[in-house]
Amino acid sequence: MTRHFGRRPPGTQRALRIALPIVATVAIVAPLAWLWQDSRVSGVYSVMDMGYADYGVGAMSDAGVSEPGGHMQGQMPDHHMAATPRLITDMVADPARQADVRVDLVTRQQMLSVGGRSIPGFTVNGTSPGPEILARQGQLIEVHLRNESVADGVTLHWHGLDVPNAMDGVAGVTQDAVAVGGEFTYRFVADQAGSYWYHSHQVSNPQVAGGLLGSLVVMPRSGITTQQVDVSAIAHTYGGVRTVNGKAEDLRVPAKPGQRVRLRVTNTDNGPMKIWTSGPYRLLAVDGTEVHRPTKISDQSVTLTAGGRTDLELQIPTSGTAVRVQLSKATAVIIGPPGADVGVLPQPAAALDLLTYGSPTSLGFDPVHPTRQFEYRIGRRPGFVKGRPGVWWSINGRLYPHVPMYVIRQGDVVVMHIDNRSDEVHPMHLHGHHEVVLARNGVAASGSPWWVDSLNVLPGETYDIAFVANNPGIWMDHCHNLKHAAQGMIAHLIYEGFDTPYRIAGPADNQPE
Ligand SMILES: [Cu+2]
Repeated sequence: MTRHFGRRPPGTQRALRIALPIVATVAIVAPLAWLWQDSRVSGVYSVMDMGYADYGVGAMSDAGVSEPGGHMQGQMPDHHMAATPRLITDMVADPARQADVRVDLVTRQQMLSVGGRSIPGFTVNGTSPGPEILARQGQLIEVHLRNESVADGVTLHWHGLDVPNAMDGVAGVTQDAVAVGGEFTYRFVADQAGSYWYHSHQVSNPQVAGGLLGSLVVMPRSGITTQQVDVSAIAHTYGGVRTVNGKAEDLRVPAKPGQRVRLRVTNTDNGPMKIWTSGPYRLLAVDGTEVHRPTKISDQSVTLTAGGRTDLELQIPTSGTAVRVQLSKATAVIIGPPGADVGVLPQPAAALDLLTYGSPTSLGFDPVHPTRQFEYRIGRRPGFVKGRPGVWWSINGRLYPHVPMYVIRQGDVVVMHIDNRSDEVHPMHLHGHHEVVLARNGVAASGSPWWVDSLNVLPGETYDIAFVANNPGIWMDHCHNLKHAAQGMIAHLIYEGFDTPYRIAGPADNQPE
């Protein structure tokens, strides 16, 4: 090694004065440039090539050897080389079966009149929300979509219904976005009774906020309901204006004294909403699934997460007055005889806790011995997403698109530990499956099985949820604050051996978020 001592010649000093800042700049800029480049998603890509495969704990390797305690991670299952890759386009309802319910939906981009204001938005069959789709459990629903004028293209996602994968309506994953003048036919059997909704999953952040959505209700197979009045209320905020069923005013529902009412509330916004009532109520259903033995509640609000639904049962007083259901402070549903009213009530201090509400009953599977265990840890850190510097949402410490791809097999009993270490609430939405809450912050659920497809995860909270892998394909598992999703808070669940022919971007310009 050579060392130089003493004064350097003046020429060398000058060279160093110039070179050192350049070297320092390169030392700082080069890694940033690499991170920037690395965060950019190539023009056209498959979700199959996104991130890294996470096989979870307890997974069986291909050799059939269990990996106890080992959190297997690795390359994506090699879909290009797989002997018999199955395309998710095969995952459809029986093509030979006739539809029981047929609906034509036409989407348009247009100005909406909301609360006396003119707001740019979207309509389905000329209105926002679009028409309510009504079916009976077990019926085959066929929806013919035609995009008349939505410039960015559209899709329809059936939020909460566990449809076959090819019908899930996620642009670039399960189909191409439907361009202006284009058409698409959705066919699926409504096997689950309950309250659901549909919305676009192409450029979903502006399109859902702009009102490209509607309600979907599946009545029980038996046709028997114990409520005489059944009504849907879609809560949506258009350009800062809170509405119920598209109107910036209270929704009035006629009902006779003594009648029982099922009110189906859908929160189509990006944040949670509080619901409270003027009288006692029972919480009949969460995200379409009936609560087991719901008890009567007074003086407690209900928290409805973004994308979630809740069914309330209310009884109209025999005194001739009405029942008032506040959907946040701004809007309400007033149910009762014409002219009857109840004044605005203050929000109760207490909130209903679904961890303990109702009575336990069978889950239909054993979550105590899962075959896969995953972690979905939400954080926030500086870096680059889609070539933009910022402080972004991370999943298990990684930024989009380097996020985990959760790999499962049909029949798996999956347990996922959701851990929100960020400073904001995240409404976590899993496509194609219903998950049951096992525990929150380590405290086991002790009430009715709490089945969800949209889960409100507060800052600092953890949830353990479980589901059965019974719907093969490629499914989004993302934040339903669609602004967060557009910022990269998206992961996918993939069944081993499946592949998609669709691409993000590409000729159809698929942009699911
Ligand atoms: Cu979020």
